[in-house]
Amino acid sequence: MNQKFHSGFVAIIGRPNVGKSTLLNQVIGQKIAIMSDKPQTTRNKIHGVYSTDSSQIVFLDTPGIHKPQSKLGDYMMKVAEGTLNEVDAILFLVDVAEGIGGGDRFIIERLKQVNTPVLLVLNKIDRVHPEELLPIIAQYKDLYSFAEIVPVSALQGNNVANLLDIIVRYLPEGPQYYPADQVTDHPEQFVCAELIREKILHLTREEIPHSIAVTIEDMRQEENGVVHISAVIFVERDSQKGIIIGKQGAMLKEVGRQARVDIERLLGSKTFLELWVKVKKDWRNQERILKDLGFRH
Ligand code: GDP
Ligand code: MG
Ligand code: K
Repeated sequence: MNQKFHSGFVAIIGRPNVGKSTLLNQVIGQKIAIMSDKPQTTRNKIHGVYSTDSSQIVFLDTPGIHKPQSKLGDYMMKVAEGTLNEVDAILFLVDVAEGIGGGDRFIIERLKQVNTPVLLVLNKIDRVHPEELLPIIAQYKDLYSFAEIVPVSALQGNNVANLLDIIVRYLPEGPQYYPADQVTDHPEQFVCAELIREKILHLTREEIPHSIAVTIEDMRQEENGVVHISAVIFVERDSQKGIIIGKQGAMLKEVGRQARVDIERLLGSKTFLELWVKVKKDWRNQERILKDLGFRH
């Protein structure tokens, strides 16, 4: 029997820390979306591609759909809203253990402006008693007419396979957009930069929030197979530079060591990683610099 092939694009939205990256990683089975306890670590769209013999789902991790606090926030929101009208389905993730917050309501108001079917994903069901689920579902139903409501645990993988089956029902007949073995359409450089950023956010538990940016200045493979990467970490203040460098360079060394382990796994090659820290004052509010850093409108 020759089944028709279904494919399409699915945006993952939800306020910070509801588990968007965790879900994407659970589905794709590889560490491409960056996870962190601190909000807003995923800044660009990450395309994860899930392929079977009869379907292909291209996931967009859409982080910017929340109240903007700076030009970067504004930019993120535009990207997010544009994306939502173009995709075949929207996965709206919420944290069932947290209750409906202002951030969720803000997103629901935005969803009323788009025609794309919205699948409500009740994540973190491992954190609530099953009996608590029905009243939570009723609360969400009062707010919006969701196409589907699917409880999952992205962390443990519960009901994620069922969610994938449901998503495919919303995809039109279409081609295989990406080779079946491709998991992300982002260049390796972007993923490397994000891995470095992730290590900084994890290791510096101080005032190093999302105001940092990492760019890869140079990445090349030498004749002996070693990949040489030179990366610049941009911060807004001298004090932040000091924190990232650490006592006698100890923090920067540890960031580099941990990032290199992940990058070597990603690239499958021995890697030499060179890190620089530069201060660019208030870069978040300078459009030109945003463009330099690779943000596109
Ligand atoms: P994002 O900001 O929406 O991308 O959220 P993350 O994927 O970074 O997850 C935020 C935090 O929630 C991390 O500590 C995850 O381990 C945790 N988390 C995500 N999904 C689940 C889940 O299903 N159950 C539990 N208990 N924790 C989860
Ligand atoms: Mg994320
Ligand atoms: K996060």
